[in-house]
Amino acid sequence: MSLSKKPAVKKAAPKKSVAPKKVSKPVVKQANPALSLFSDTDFGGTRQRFRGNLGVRNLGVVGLDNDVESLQFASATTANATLVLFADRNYQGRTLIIRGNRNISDLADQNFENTASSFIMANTNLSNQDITDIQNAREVPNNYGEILALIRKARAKRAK
Ligand SMILES: [Ca+2]
Repeated sequence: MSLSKKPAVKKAAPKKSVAPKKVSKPVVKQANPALSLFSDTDFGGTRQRFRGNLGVRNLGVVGLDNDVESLQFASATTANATLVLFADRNYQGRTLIIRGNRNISDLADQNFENTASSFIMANTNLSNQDITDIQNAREVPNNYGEILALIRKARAKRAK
């Protein structure tokens, strides 16, 4: 699968002071970061793929509750993407925080095999405090947009 979707550029177009044509951009699904979760070590067993800024508060909905043993996490656009696995549903419990592109062939090495029950991933850096704020939120956000709003609010409060 090619990540490059840029069309071939036509060269040698003469420079003119003509207003550029308005090009309507197609709606593109957010591609980064990309996460694959696997039920077995060494990227084996059942595989579930996820893309974009995302919160999944119950891995049971994809059949992987307490059943993730390896993972691949990558962003093509930043080295600061963040993945947080939570031991419990609704972004609660022990965490495993992963920043930047990473393949983990055996989550036992991180003491997190068959443990994850929810996760959040973002194509940006989430600080430890951001993650704590998510966990401390009284109402669990339903989706990433709400999670992001929560983080922004908490950051603004801290900045005061
Ligand atoms: Ca769990």
